[in-house]
Formats: sequence, C-alpha cells, structure tokens
Amino acid sequence: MSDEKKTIFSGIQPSGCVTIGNYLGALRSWKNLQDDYNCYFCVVDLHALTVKQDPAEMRRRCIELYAEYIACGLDPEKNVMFFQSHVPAHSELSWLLTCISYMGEMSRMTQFKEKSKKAGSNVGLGLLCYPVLMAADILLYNTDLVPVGADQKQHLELSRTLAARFNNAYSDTFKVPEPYIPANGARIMSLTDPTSKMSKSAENPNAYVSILDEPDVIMKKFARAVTDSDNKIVHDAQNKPGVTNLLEIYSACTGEPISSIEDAFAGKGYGDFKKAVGEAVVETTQPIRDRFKTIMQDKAYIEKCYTEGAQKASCTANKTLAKVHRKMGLAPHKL
Ligand code: ATP
Ligand code: LTN
Repeated sequence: MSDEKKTIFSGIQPSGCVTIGNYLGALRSWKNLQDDYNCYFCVVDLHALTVKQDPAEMRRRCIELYAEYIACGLDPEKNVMFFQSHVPAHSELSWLLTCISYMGEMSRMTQFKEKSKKAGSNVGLGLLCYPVLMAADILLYNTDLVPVGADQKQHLELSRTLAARFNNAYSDTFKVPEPYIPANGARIMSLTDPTSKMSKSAENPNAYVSILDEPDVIMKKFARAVTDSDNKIVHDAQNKPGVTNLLEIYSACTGEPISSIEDAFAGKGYGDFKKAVGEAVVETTQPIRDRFKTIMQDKAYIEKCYTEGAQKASCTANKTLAKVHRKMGLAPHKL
C-alpha cells in the first residue's frame, strides 16, 4: 500500500444480487477510483444479518458478492478485498463506539425508520445499531473517502459525528471521512414503484434489475417498468418519476446528457424508449456477466483472495483498535 495515496473504504451487504443501483451508485465509482487510492472493499456480511437470512443462501450470496466485485472490475491484487466477519476488529470497535452513541441519533436514521416499519412489532436491535457498525468499518482504516450512493449520506454523517465525538473525548484518534457520491446514478429508483429506491432485497424481482439478470429478463423488466400515461419522454422528478428514473439509468449507462436523450426521443413512444434503456443496460452489464461466470469456476482463487484480503485488513484494523483500547483506558496489552 502506498503512503502517498489517500484511503477509500466501502462495502455492500450480501442481502441479494448486486443491482444496477448498487453498480451505478457505488461499484462503478470504486472501479474508477482504485488506481488512485489505497482501497478497502468489504463484503459487509454482518450488516446483512440485521434482517433474518437463510444460512445456506447467505453463504452462497457472500461468495457470489465477492465474485461480483471482481467481475465488476475490482482487482484483488491492487485492493484489500475481504469479508467483514473475518476481521473481528469491526465488531469490537462497533461496541466501543456504541458506548459513545445516543439512542436519539440512531432512532432518527431514515433507513432505521423504514426498515423497522417493515419489521413490524419486534424490531431487531441490529437495525438500530447498524450505523455504528458502519462507522466502525470506516474508522478502522483511517479512511479519507467513502464512495456510496445518495441513500448512505445520512449514515456517513453519523460516522463523521462519532469520529469527531471520540476525538473530542479521548484526543485525536480517528480521521473524519468524506462522502463521495457520483453525479449520475447515485439514486436509482424501483421499476415497480419509482418513488422508492431500487433495493436488492425487494420482494418483487421486477422492482430491480440485477447485474446478473440475463438479457431477455432485463428487457422484460424494462418493458414492464411503471411510467405514466402521457407518453412524453421528459425529465420531471415530481410529476414523472418513472420516466425520470429511466432517463437517469440511460444517461448513467451511456454517458449521454439527459437533455440530448430527451431530444433524441422527442415524439417517440414509451415502448421504443424502454427498449433503448433495456439495451443500454444489457450492454453495460454483459462484460460483468461474462467475467462472473469465469470467476465462479475457480472457488479456490476466490478463497485465496479473500483470505489474503482479511490478513491485510487485520493488520491495519488491529493497530487502530489497540490505539482505541489505550485511549479509552483498557488494561495495557501487546496482543
Ligand atoms: P438492501 O436491499 O439489503 O437494503 P441495497 O440494494 O439497498 O440493499 P446496500 O448493500 O445497502 O444495497 O448498498 C450498497 C451500496 O449501493 C451503497 O453504497 C448504496 O448507497 C448503493 N445503493 C444502494 N441502492 C442504490 C440505488 N438504488 N441507487 C444508487 N445507489 C444505491
Ligand atoms: N450501510 C451501507 C453498507 C455499508 C458501508 C459500510 C458502506 C456498511 N459499512 C462502510 C460504506 C462504508 C449500505 O449501503 N447499506
């Protein structure tokens, strides 16, 4: 790892297959930033356990997500790529930060409010503490920059608050991280309800497009995407959220500005437009599907990469954790 380069940390939960939202909002930025930063890319498996998972399916998804990282262009030689649960310092720092966190600030988090509504009467404590674990992930590595989609802005703000609070209470220890949110594709919406975010854990598979969906499935999902009845292809988030979302997906995939897409499709119907969006997504994701199939044939390679990743991550993480122990007054040790 180079001393001159700044540090990036980011992660995705193995709660489903990577969607075009995860790709355009996060993974694509990671790929573009990997040459210029020291990067830690983590499969945040402990975060996924905040909602109930089937163990066999969870195990499969964990390995697949790691392979999807590689298939999306992340290089395990160049970056530190690992599973959160393989570096126990994450859980431990999470506890230490929990002790300086407040109930009020946790229960105000938008994601907590939304997910706890879904959970009904027995809301798991993990959902409430989730952002503290996320802060631990980031702060362990002296992270400068956190590339995420727009939905994570609030959680990142909390990581900054906790870092500053700790530094204030125990003297300068943590770097206060900055968010990196892409200009295009930071908030891709659901295809069945364009007023809510596309999520890989949505119950209805027509709500999301995953990067591993086959071309015919992608085309069908876009053909069915919810729009409206006036047949005009214009960007208007308030009144035309479905069409606006499709325009943003098309623009994020092709790099074309929204206004020139509007011009190109002026006078054309939704059918033609949806077909073009589907084709743009198929083209963007095809190389990823091809690479994924190859990588999944070599499980030993995947295991070697994530084992080495965890070893490298542990070195940095344990140093930070030892410093935190000292600052908080735990008994001295040379572990
Ligand atoms: P879940 O459905 O389990 O909540 P998710 O699909 O929302 O999962 P996360 O694992 O929580 O995805 O997020 C991984 C990364 O992808 C984060 O950086 C997040 O900001 C980004 N991301 C998630 N959904 C979108 C979206 N719809 N548009 C853009 N970025 C997104
Ligand atoms: N909370 C994030 C996932 C996540 C993360 C992180 C992202 C967990 N730890 C650290 C960036 C940095 C989410 O997208 N739901």
